Formats: sequence, structure tokens, C-alpha cells
Amino acid sequence: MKLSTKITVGLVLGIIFGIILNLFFPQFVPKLDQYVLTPVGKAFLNVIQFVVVPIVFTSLIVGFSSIGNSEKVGRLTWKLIFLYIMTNILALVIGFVTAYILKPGKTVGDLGEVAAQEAPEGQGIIDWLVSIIPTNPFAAFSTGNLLQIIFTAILFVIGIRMAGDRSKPFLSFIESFHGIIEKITFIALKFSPIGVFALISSVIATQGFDIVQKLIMYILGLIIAIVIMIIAYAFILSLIKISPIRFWKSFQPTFGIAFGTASSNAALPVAIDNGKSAFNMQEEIAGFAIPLGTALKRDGACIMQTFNALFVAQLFDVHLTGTQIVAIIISALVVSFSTAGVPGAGIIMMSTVLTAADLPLAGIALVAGVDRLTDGFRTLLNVVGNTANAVMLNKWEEKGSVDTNQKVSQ
Ligand code: DAS
Repeated sequence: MKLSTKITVGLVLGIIFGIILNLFFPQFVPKLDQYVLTPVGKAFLNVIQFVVVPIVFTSLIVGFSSIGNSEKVGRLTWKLIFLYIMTNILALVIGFVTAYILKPGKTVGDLGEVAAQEAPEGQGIIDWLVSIIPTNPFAAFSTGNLLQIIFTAILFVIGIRMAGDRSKPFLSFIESFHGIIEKITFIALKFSPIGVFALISSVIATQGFDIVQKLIMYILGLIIAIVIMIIAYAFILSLIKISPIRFWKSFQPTFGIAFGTASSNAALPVAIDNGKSAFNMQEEIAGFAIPLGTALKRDGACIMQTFNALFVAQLFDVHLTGTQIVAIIISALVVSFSTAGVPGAGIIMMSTVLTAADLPLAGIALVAGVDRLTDGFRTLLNVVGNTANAVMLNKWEEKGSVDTNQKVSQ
């Protein structure tokens, strides 16, 4: 059985098991979750995160070093940023319009005691840009700060190029290290069906369904906006003659892990492998665009932040001014670039958007209660957007010379 099928089976069985536990055996949930489901899920998350830092660093160095000239590196970067901005704007609009039409904030009913949320300190855009430059590369590696690791890898590539032949021993070490990490990734992925089973069944078994009923329109509305964006990507890919079906089949293991773990970082190693081996992307593009997208590209965060801001405004009967609408859009865009690829990152960043738009932070406490349910969908979209833009860049670079479909169908 293919890995993608095993992961899908793990997800489906996990959802069914979680619902059965929640509905019929709630008395067993706390102990089962504490001693089995959460430890197994955490162990899988740890082992898959283990390869993220080395695979990002070595993929970028191997990828960039195989690119003949820095003109191409610059070209790839600008093309990718252009694609990111275009698709981010689409995601922001979809999130905003869906919340405006469905008005989920008007369907909550009695708020009950919505605890005021202590807003975690938001980070300004200037601080965020400066923070991309690490003070110590080993600190970047130890904290798993993807943007700082990417910055470090780019500095190393420049150094390798300037050192010429003297860098050959280091480069061959990195290439063999990269090969070893790929093998470890393959071993880690063997545990993904059981890992996603444990994680998704834990989420569903422990989810309080009273708050789900209260927020059902919020949950469904956010999922609808996410699905609309995924369909928009299918449409965009077909416009440039890339089969959406083949795209989805090629990255299915990536999407299953993203949905099950709610962590785009955890999906990164398999995304690079799916890009190279299943979709036949150019090695340097897969090794460059996918790590960069994992650090920066979050359509799910764009949709979530605009949708949530409108939900809170509706919840508290705030009539949004033009300035507040602009503040929501811009802060949601900036937040999407700095949301971490781990479970629950989006809810932490929500305070930045609500503060920027002068909206009550109390709304965070409400959506936090169902955040883990929607996080799997947001993360799925984050990874769909990341890989779809990488595939678009690959096609753009190939300038249609080789029809990607033909290569995939061989
Ligand atoms: N879970 C985050 C990710 O991995 C997204 C989020 O929390 O919104 O991309």
C-alpha cells in the first residue's frame, strides 16, 4: 500500500475513532489521551521535526550551489515573491468576502463568559525583518527559525561561490549529509500513518462539542473559504496546463501530514520529496521554493486572519470603518508571513490583527476553543499554496519547454 493511502487511512480511522470515543466512551478519553494518543502523536511530530532544520539547510545549499549563476537565484526569488503576493491577495479577499456574506459572528447567540484574552506582544514589521538576520547561526538551527536558517544558507552559498575550489570538501560533505538526512526522512515518514491517527483522534476525542455547536457557522464558514481557495488553485494550475489531479496525487502524502499534524514545518520534508520525485520538479526549485514557502507562504493564515477579524467585529457589533478594513487586510498579510509552521500559531498571531484594527481581543478566547479543529484545514491550505506556487515557478522556469504533465505521466 502506498504511503499516501496509508496516511489517508490513518486520518479516516483517527477521525472515526475520535468521534466514537467522544460520543460513547468519554470516561476513557482523559487517560487514553494522556498515556497513548498524545505521546504517540508528539513522538511522531518530534521525529519528523528532527529532519526539518538539516533538510532545509542542506537542500538550499545543494540546490543553490547547483544553480550556475546568482542571476538565476535572483530571478527565482523575484518570481516567487510575485506569485506569493498575487495569491495572498486572492486569499485575503476570499477570507474577507466569505465572512462578510455568511456573517458567522451573528450566529453565536449568548456569548456566556468570554474571558478577556491577554494579547501576546505582536511583532512590528521592521522588527520582524531585522529578526530574519541571525546573531548566531547555531541559535537559528537550535530554535528551528526557518527564515534565519534560509538567510544563513544563502550566506553560505555566497561564501562557497567566493571560496571556489577551496569549498569543494565542504560542499561534498553537505551533499553526503543531505543524502543521509533524506534517508532519515524516509524512515520518519514510515511512522506517519500511526502519527496522524493518534494526533487527529486526540483532537476529536477531546474536543468539547458544546462550543462546536455554538461556533458551527464560524467553523463551516472558515472551511468553506479554505476550500474555495484550494479550488482557485486548481483553476490557476489548469490555466497554465498543469493537471490539478496530478498535482494533488503527487503531493497527497504532504497534504495528509499537513492536515493530520496541523504543522506545515512537519510537512516540509515530504513536500520536498514529493516535489522532486513525484512531480519531477527541478531539484534546485524544490529545494529552494518549498522551504521558503514553508517559512513565508500561508494562504490559510491570510484567510483565517481576515475571516476571524470580521467574525469578532460581527460578534461585538462593531461597524468596521474603511481604516479598520485596510488595517485588517494589511496586518493579515504581514501576519501570514510571520506565522510559524506549528500547531496553533495562527491563534497567537490573531491578536496582532485585532489590535491593528482596534477590535476587542476577547474574541480570541472564543475561537481558541475550536482552533485545533480548523488548524488542520488552515495548514492544509498553507501547504497547498506553498507547493502550488513552487510548481508554478517550476513551470515558469521551464517556460513550457517540457510539459510537466508529460513527465509526470511517464
Ligand atoms: N498550524 C500553522 C501551520 O503549521 C498554521 C496556523 O496555525 O494558522 O502553518
